Amino acid sequence: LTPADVKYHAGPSPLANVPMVDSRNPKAPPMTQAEFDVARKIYFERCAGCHGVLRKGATGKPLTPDLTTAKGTDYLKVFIAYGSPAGMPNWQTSGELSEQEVDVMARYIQHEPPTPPEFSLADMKATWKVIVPPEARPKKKENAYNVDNIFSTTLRDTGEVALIDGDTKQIINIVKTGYAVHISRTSASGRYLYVIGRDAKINMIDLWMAKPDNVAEIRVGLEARSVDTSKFKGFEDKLAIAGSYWPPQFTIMKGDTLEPLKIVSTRGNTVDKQEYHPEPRVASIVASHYKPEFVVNVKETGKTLLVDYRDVDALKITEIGTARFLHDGGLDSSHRYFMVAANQSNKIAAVDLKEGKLARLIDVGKIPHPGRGANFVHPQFGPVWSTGHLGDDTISLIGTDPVKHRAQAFKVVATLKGQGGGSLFLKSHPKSQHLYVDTPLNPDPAVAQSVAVFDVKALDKGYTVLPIAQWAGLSDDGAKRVVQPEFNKAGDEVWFSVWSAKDKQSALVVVDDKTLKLKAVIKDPRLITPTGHFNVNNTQHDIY
Ligand code: DHE
Repeated sequence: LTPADVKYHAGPSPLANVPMVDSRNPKAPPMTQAEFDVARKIYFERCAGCHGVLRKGATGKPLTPDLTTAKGTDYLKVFIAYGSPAGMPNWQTSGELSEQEVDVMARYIQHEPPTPPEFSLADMKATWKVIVPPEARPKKKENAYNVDNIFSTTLRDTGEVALIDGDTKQIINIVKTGYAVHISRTSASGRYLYVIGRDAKINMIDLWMAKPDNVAEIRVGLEARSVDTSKFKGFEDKLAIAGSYWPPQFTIMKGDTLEPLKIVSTRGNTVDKQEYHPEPRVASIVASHYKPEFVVNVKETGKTLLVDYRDVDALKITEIGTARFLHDGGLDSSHRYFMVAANQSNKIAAVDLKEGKLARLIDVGKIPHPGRGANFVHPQFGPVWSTGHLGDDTISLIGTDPVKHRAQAFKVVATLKGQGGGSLFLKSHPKSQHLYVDTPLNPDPAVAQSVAVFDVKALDKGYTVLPIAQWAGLSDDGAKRVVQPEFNKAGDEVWFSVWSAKDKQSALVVVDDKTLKLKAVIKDPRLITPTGHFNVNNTQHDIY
């Protein structure tokens, strides 16, 4: 290059005259490097989940220096120490942070947020391991298990899943997975199980092995929550997809080896104010049964992406504006509509996967949290999909049949009153007459340790309370939160986790769906912090 060429390519940027925030933020109170490092660690351990890595806000308020420096250290200290009625925890008065820690946090959030590194294809490949290559795997099932009725139970704090035989209730294997492991999903054939940890590590387990175990693993980022696999006819088990919180992106992989093929960033503009957001995290992902598409829900921008995976090198993405802070959701009983909670907007978005458009945004209670939701047939309004709420004691039933129950379609047709707020998951099954609603985050231990059961044919009769934690018969004084109902394949029993702290005993409790009586308690020293559980058949076919 001649000097003239260089000048041509490197001309003066107009950005030189644009005002920018000084990344050192001289307006913020000073901090030593040691204080900054302590605060950064605390921020990522306690605060980032709600306020975001770049502090743009989600469940919590934005905490960027333009806002925080105006408030000042003293104000921020009070806020962090005492919390707020809007949901900010009282970090100091609860004893979780010391006065000194609160002081460093108040100063830290007035500085620019440090940005974590990106995670490229090369980074992913460096973590990718094919433990048993496809050609060395069993040609047919090499065990006597009824694979369809295996449960994969999250052992949250040990970074493992327990594979449990749903017929005999025996543990088949405890498989090492990612850190603070989150969810399991089944491939279209039901042979493979994909498990994702919060550290974005995916483990792929082959259920045909004599003792089912890991056959491949990869990390797709630095933090993640969701994974699924292609389910459309002709693409069964072909592709896997995982969404990450950081970097904000999703990754498509080969279904049999987890080889990463394509990374797509989710950075972009929000649905409402159409402002740029640097950190739109990927929340739930589901594979469409209607089209060769993945449904990817982007939290901070409030967009649902329908990713047509037929040609990974020429992805066609339909971007549907839904509502901000998308979180979890599931399919309706026909599998045509994806119902996703926009939790801080108090809405459910019903996305029509056949037409590729929004069917409706539906106002529900405070902070809907359905898991995958629960489908059943309402005696009056026909097929409904339902959600419980974190912020109130209601359960919203939404009509999902626009053909035979048009007037009720995508409207709240009834609101049930449950045991209380703090509900995370609810479940039913086509063969069951019951709707089970958990409340593990309710402050009243009696409520957190039991579940409400509604008879879907007599909803006006209210609910029956099942004392699940009491039935577990645990000797010590653990928190014993009862979490996530999940049916077996036959749809005649329901499993619950009784989730205690890492150093306390936990258990799984199995209830007979017909009689609502205790059927079995599964206890084992290896069952440490069980939370979610995923029945192979029901997850494979999206039956819930
Ligand atoms: Fe989850 C699903 C995110 C805390 C148990 N959780 C999901 C999904 C998301 C998510 C985006 C949907 C995945 C999908 O369908 O593809 N969860 C988050 C968080 O950001 C949050 C609030 C905080 C965090 O730090 O992770 C969080 N989740 C929890 C828990 O504390 C739970 C109760 C216990 C645990 O194991 O960590 C928990 N989340 C679950 C479970 C599901 C889930 C069991 C799957 C439900 C299902 O039926 O599919």
